[in-house]
Amino acid sequence: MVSFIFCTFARHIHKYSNFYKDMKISHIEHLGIAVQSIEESLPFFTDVLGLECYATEVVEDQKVKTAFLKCGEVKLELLEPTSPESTIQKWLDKGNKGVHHVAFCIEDGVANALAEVSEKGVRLIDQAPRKGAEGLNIAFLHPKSTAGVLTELCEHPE
Ligand code: CMX
Repeated sequence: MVSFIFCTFARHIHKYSNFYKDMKISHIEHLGIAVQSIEESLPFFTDVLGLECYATEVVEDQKVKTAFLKCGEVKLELLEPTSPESTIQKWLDKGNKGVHHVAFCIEDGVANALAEVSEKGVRLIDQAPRKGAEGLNIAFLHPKSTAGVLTELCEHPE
């Protein structure tokens, strides 16, 4: 009886405490696509698929140049390495190409989501949110604990 009461109490704590609050994902914010050259890859997306490239940006700390295309609510982010030290260059050098990561838009804060997934045993790449392309607050989760999909959590700064 005592253990039943304890377990019920523990379940309620787990369910209702902020720490364990289930994060809310509103949509896929973007798909990151690794390319060796934006100039050479872009025509497929613009001239063949008819998507509009509305911005390009260099993200210095990630050593990438990005090009953004809009496809409904979801964006495509082409990622071109700007240095041999770029994680994107290293990934391409291993024979990979194409979809590199999936970015989810978090409604109630990347910091909260990081605490939650970390508590659930997910390996974090970023321990705290940082600034990414387009001024978003972002954090990456390690593909070894996300079913092999490099996962980015992001939010629009308010
Ligand atoms: N998707 C799935 N798995 C991936 C991956 C990816 N994009 N990149 C690496 N991996 C896997 C590798 O295959 C490797 O697996 P194995 O051990 O089975 O071979 C494992 O992860 C470790 O990879 P690694 O090649 O040894 O590379 P590193 O450990 O040096 O780095 C990672 C991997 C994911 C930690 C690193 O790429 C990272 O920190 N990424 C987050 C930041 C980022 O991607 N920035 C670029 C985009 C920036 C932006 O959008 O602005």
